[in-house]
This record gives sequence, structure tokens and C-alpha cells, in this order.
Amino acid sequence: VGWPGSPDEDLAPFEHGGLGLVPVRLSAGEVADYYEGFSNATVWPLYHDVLAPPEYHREWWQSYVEVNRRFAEAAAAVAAPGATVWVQDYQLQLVPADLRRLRPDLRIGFFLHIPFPPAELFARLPWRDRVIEGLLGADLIGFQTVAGAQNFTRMARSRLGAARNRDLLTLADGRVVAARPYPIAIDTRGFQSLAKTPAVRERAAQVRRDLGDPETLFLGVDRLDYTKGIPQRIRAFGELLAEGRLDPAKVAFVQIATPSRERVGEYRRLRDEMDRLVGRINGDHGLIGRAPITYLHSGFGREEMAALYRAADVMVVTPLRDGMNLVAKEYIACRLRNQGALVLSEFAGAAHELRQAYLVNPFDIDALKDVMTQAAGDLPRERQRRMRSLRRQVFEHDIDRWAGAFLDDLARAPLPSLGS
Ligand code: GDG
Repeated sequence: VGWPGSPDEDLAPFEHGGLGLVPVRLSAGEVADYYEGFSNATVWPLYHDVLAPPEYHREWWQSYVEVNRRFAEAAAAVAAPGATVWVQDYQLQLVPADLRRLRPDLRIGFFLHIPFPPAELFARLPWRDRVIEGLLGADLIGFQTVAGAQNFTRMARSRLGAARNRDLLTLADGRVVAARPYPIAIDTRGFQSLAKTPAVRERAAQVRRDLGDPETLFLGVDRLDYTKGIPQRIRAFGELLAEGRLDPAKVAFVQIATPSRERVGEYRRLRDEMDRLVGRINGDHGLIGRAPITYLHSGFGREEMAALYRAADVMVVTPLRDGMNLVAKEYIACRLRNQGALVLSEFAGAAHELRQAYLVNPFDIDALKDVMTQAAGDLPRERQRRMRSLRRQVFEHDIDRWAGAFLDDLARAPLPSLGS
């Protein structure tokens, strides 16, 4: 059950790849108020540490309430008796409670892909109690990190008086809801197989040739989003060139910035900032036929992504806040011979698992510069030691294990406590 992605589209349910799809219609006004507004200009910045100022508008909230109800009705209409429904992400936080009212027979799970913020921030939301009530309609609520789960259980206790025993919440009506971390993962083997194909190997070599065979190729891959720390990392790279710590004749930085939410004001501002920043650094340090930064504001296919991951010596993943960050895990999956280095923000959920990455505080430009040069300059033996351990982690904890863990727990709801 989902939105097809363009406004005012009336689509009948259909089958694709053996899956039944049920489209939910959104009007142009709802896309503006519910999706670009409340979801992406209120919840997204609020849950990401207020990296941009969230806007609070009652008409956006009203639209969020209505659209959430529509999704719940659509799910209620197609779910078999006693079925399991797994609701995904911050755009649908009211669906669990709406759905339970319509269909008390269902087993309902919810997974939040972005951080759940600390109480000091969440408490600003004018509709905070409604959101917590919405989520508590689920039997099991999954978060990316331990901190996210704890932030939520604290809020549920202090705002709604839920009784808390470790990761279990007992509500006034006696129903028990579990709130737990399930760090999301990737199809590690699928990515590795793709990276191994001759087409991807050849394309990776071609990319390096096209860039003038740099000694060190740095890579960033992100949606163009202010949470991803893209200007900070590019500024750090520019300073390293200006100070002569990196030689523009020997290094290259490829930054893919996939277009995202372009009708939201903060995203337009970020795009302008990036255009200026990259233009200035390339203007200052470029050579004929050789710009140090290749900045691409476009999306690419999976094969091209795998080729870039294969080609890059240093992957720079430095979000200011990120629920998990899958790009970091995809890079690791594509490092077939344990070479390459991952620079990773302490504030990505992935940092809790990927302890052998080159971890960094992305707000600290000097630290970013030091870690980027360290990752580029460390002995191959040291980089391999780290990469081996990172690969063990992402191969053992893949997407099947993630989904299996959540669904197994949901099948056993109401759950016993896991302990602290
Ligand atoms: C949210 C949370 C959490 C990107 N550009 C292209 C492309 N991508 C793919 C990447 C990766 C995915 O999109 C991005 O995932 P991330 O995890 O890096 O970031 P968000 O989009 O912010 O995702 C995040 C995630 O949900 C999952 O729970 O990890 O914290 O914010 O898979 O490869 N794929 C293709 N072309 C592109 O141009 N094919």
C-alpha cells in the first residue's frame, strides 16, 4: 500500500513482480501539505536535531491526519483476517492507531527509518501526544538505534503515562507495546555480486581513467539533503588542497548528489550553496582538463553506483545526523579485496555497528581534514585490517536477517522483555 509518487493519480490495484500493489491517491494540495510540508519540512528537520528550522502549520498537520487515515483505510480493506501489517516510516506515524481502530484483529508493526529525537526536541511538536498515540497503535515499534528506542519509551512514559519495563510499555488499557532497535541492513551479497560482474569492473576502471588516473579517489554519494553534511566535507577537501596537504594533480573527489525534495525551500538553498562552493574550489585549484571535484546533481542506476563504489579509494560518509546510512554499508559490500577506506560520521546510526571505520565528528572541519588524509595515507595493511572487520559485520547482518528479526518478534507479540 503506497503513494505512486505523482499527484492526482488514480491507479487501480495491480501486480508487479509477484507483489500486489495498492496505490493511494494524493491530491496536489496534499503533496504540498502532507508530504512536502508536515513530513519533510516539520518531522524531517525536527527528528534530525533541528539541522534546519522545522515549520509548524496547523493545516499541514490536518492534512497529515487525513492522509494517514486514508492509508490505514486502504490497508484495512486489503489485509486478510489476522494478517500482519508492517508500516514504514515517519510519513505514516498515525497509521498504527488508525488501523487498530479499524481492524483490532491485525498484528501491527512499525519501523522508523530516521532518528527518534531526544525529549527536548520532540516535545516542541504541537501534536506530540497524537504522534506518540499513533505509534503506540503498533504491537512492535522498531528504531535504528538503542538511543532512538529509549527516546521514544521515555516520551511515552512521561507524556502518556505508559508504564515502562525496559523495552516494554504497558498502556492504560493493559495492551503491551515493545519498542526496540533493529538496525537496518542491505542486500550485501546482492551488492557484492553486482560489483563482481565484468561490466561493473570495467566501468570502475573507466571511471578512474576518465578522472585522469588519480592516486586517491574520494567519493561521496547522498541525496542532496542538509542532514548529509555535504558542504562540510567539500569544504574540508578544498582546505586540504589550499594548504597543499593534497595535490590537485594527484587526487579527485566525486560527489553524487541525487536530486531530492526540490520544492522544499531548504533543499533549494542547499543546492545553491553547493553550486557556489564547488565552483569556487574548482576555480581555485583546477588544472586544464582536470577539476578536483566532479559534482553530479543527478541519479544513477545501481550498476553505476556499484562501479563508483569499486573505483573509490576513500568513501566519505559524513552526515550531521542520519538514521542509519546505507551508502556506507554498500561501499563495504563492494570492496572485494578488502582495500579502500570508509570515513564515517559518529552521528550516522551505522557508526554503532561499523566501529572499524575512520570515525569522525563532521561538525569539526579540522578533524574531517585529518581523518580524510589519514584514511588516504594509511598503510594498505591497516586499511585491510579495518575493512576485513567491516565486511564481517555487513555480511553477517544483512537485510534478510533484519527483516526476519523484526517479523519473528512481531509474530510473537505481545513480547517478553529483552532486558536492558
Ligand atoms: C533513509 C534514512 C536510512 C542514492 N542515490 C542513488 C541511489 N541511492 C541509494 C543509495 C542507498 C539509498 O539510496 C540511500 O539510503 P541512505 O541510507 O544512504 O539515506 P536516505 O535516503 O536518507 O534513507 C537513512 C535509510 O532510510 C534506510 O532505513 O539508512 O538513515 O535517512 O541505498 O544507494 N541509488 C541509485 N541511484 C542513485 O542516484 N540507484
